Amino acid sequence: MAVERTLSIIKPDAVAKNATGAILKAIQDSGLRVVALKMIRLTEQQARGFYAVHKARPFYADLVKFMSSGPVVVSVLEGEGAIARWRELMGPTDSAKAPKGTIRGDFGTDVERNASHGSDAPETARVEIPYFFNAGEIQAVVEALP
Ligand code: FUP
Repeated sequence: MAVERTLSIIKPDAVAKNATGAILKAIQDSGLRVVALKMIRLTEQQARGFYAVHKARPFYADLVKFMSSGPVVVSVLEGEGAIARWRELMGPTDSAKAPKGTIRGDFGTDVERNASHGSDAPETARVEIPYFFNAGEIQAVVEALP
């Protein structure tokens, strides 16, 4: 399986709950590597742009408001099959239906306040990663120091 990169966002609800560390620990315990990381607060305009594919949906305005309501932690995760692995670890979109042991099940509340985001395909990751990180902000992490 190919080594992939995917975008992760720890959303404002999870950051507000002080769950950033627990979520990053779950990511690292799963074997995925964090190769870029920062805390930012999205402007409404940045949130609108990020979720532009959903702009015709009834939940769009609320989603934009939520995503810009407080700081988020964005990161790039790397590993074999990273896109599917991160989505599996997050669980289904609706936190109310997500099993315990998944990020959304453990730290989210409902379909909007669902604690985390992950790219859904390689084409999406290729757009979402540069939305937040330039090439110089993504590190090549080696297995062990020489
Ligand atoms: P996912 O790929 O799991 O993030 O889910 P979707 O692409 O279906 O949804 C994109 C975002 O819209 C998610 F963050 C959840 C949010 N959303 C709502 O706020 N309300 C809805 O009814 C459906 C999705």
